[in-house]
Amino acid sequence: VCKPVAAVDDDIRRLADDMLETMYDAPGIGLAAIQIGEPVRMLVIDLAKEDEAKAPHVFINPQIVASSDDISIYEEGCLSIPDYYAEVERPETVTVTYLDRDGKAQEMVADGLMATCLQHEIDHLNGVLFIDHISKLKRDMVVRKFKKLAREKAPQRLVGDEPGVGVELLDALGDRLEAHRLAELQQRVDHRRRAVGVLQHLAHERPVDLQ
Ligand code: GNR
Ligand code: NI
Repeated sequence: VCKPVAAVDDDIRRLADDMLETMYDAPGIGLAAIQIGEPVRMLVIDLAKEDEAKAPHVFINPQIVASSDDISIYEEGCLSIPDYYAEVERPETVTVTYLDRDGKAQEMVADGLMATCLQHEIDHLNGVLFIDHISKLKRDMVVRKFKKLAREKAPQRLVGDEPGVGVELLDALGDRLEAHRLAELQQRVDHRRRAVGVLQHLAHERPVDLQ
């Protein structure tokens, strides 16, 4: 879904800064560029707790080059699927190669939350969401809830100063709940405004009752 970054230039660094700002604002511990409408292979992560110093990481063209056989289970959430959490099994340890914000080639051996988050974000670059890793029964329930919410709420909520977007977004949500298609629709909007708009909208969504 997302194209490799051709060169780590000032535009890319600006995008990285916007992504970090959007992630801190959300708040979240990771964000893929596609989540703010930029279909390029980059992501940001900061696992620092609220009372700790910021620890921003920028991963450009990340690639998983090794995965452990050991599996770990984390309860995951996603800014693209507000207020829904589920346990996901993934390799406990991954080795990821990437370019940093200076364009320098790096390799990271990650475990724990960093490994989970890297895999979650790299999935986004490939059009995969964490609900694609849970049972079909649970996934279908989530998708059904969100379709319903989208039908009820999306038009009023999102039309805003972008006439037409609400209706298109409704279609996009109804279609697949996908941040990626949603993002494509919104590329005409400045990405920072879009990011804040989409994330605020998602953040203010009411909790999904899955009982
Ligand atoms: O903020 C986030 N928390 C989180 C928790 C467990 C596993 C993955 C994540 S990533 C998520 C932000 C997000 O949706 N990034 O794409
Ligand atoms: Ni996510």
